[in-house]
Amino acid sequence: MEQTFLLVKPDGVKRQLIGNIVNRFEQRGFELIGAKLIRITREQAEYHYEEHKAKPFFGELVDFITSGPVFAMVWQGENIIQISRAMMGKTNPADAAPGTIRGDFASEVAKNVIHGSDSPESALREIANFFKPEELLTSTYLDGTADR
Ligand code: 3AN
Repeated sequence: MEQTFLLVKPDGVKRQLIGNIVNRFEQRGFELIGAKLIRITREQAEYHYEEHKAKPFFGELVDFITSGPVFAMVWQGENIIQISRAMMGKTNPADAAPGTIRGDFASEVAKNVIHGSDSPESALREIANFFKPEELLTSTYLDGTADR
């Protein structure tokens, strides 16, 4: 079973899109195993976007993601990384298909509503940056078999 880290960015929180976004992943059959509304630190943001450190928009990226509360989540399901990337749509909203989260809600690349991990390695790293193990449900609970 695969896990991924999803984050509703400050623009999505401000625009009250948390419920809509959570609903899409629930409808698709994925399980929410951790979530919190937080303000992230600069250190967390810089670590999160480390691969973009050399890019000209790095400062802007860190400023934006720390500019207001974000809704951080861990979701679980088969092929969730690939499927959630498809559900989010392309990074640049101009290329994001209608029906995707960015295609429905975003119009500029810097404010594109949601982040999602792009590989199992980044999912692990990103989850660890934002969640302690005890903040996550340990296994599936929806079928009633699980411990929390
Ligand atoms: P994704 O979030 O789709 O994985 P990445 O990892 O390529 O996309 O980019 C990380 C974030 O950097 C994007 N979500 C977007 O907000 C921002 N970003 C990407 N390209 C640009 C750009 N040209 N100008 C400003 N921000 C950008």
